[in-house]
Amino acid sequence: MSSGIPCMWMRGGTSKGAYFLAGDLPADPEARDAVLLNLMGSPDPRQIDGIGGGDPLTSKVAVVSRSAGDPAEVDYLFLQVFVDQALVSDTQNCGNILAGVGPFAIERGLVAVSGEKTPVTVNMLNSGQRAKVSVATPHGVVSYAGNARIDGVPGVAAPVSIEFQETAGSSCGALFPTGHVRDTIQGIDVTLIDNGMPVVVMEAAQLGIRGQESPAELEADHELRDRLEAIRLEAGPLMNLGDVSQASVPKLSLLSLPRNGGAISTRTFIPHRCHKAIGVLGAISVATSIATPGAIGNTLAVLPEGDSKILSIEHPTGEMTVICRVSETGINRSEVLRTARKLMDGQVFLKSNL
Ligand code: NQM
Repeated sequence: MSSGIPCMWMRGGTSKGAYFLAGDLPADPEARDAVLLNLMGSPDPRQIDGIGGGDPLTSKVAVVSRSAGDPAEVDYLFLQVFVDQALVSDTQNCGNILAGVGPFAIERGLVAVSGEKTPVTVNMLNSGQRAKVSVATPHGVVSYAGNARIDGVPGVAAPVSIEFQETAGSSCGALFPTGHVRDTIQGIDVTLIDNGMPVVVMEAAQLGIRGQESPAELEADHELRDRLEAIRLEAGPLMNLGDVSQASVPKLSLLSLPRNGGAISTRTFIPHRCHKAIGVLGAISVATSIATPGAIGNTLAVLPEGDSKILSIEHPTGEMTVICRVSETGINRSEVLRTARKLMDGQVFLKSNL
């Protein structure tokens, strides 16, 4: 392979990552992962010799290709490149990086513009599920300018609306993989849930914290982090995920009373660093937990009446609104608003020929 690889560097929601056409990367997963570790600069806490940002939220990759189906459909594989370990994981989806997939697919000519807004159906290869994305294309091209605001990102940009359907059991095979809405691990009440993202949901108070601490304060609490990791390692097999010591799932969300008019307040470990906001599908899993009688957060949350709910999930830098329909089988349709921005388009170079 030549040393320069076509790559678009984009912000998707509150994450940043490298977007590639599948054909520009090695097809063999092991060779592909070696290339991605090299390009991102992992393993190294600062990723100083690569394009990664030294944070799990800025060490992400989207691999996109034309889908065999409809011409407005693309395949998207999300890869989490670990910052300080030589690991690339495909065990999770990423709803934030997903926000850039529609614009990228149109920019690369995989999907044709079809009006002021171009719908793109995205097959999320990590879980075999689909998302419908709407991209602003006002003058026959992708526009990143607009008036949409999302917490965790300064300023405004064009809206990218994302609709998810049937996300339950994305990685764990069932919404509640243990068959219970509530379990106990190491004396802590937990809800083990997967509505697009496997999450261990707990009440912050049970872990002896307020749930309003900053991510930096929580990351400095090594006793808490050790306890969370022990819970996570036990939760993995219970959630049908097997040994999760090398995996980026399940995430851990610590809930407390909402403080700013939302439904619930969260602090989320993904899984070793504390998220500055919350992941998209992580927020949908938390929303499903709080909307389910008996599950963690249901009695703590401030919930609106009715089956159609707008749930504001508070996080360290604001909130994420999840618009959802609640049925007996949980939330099986949800919508979020994100924005994306093209930051750089060019070639990224390998450190040496692999
Ligand atoms: O939950 C972080 C993020 C994510 C994932 C993570 C995400 C999602 O904020 O859909 O977006 O939980 O690792 O990008």
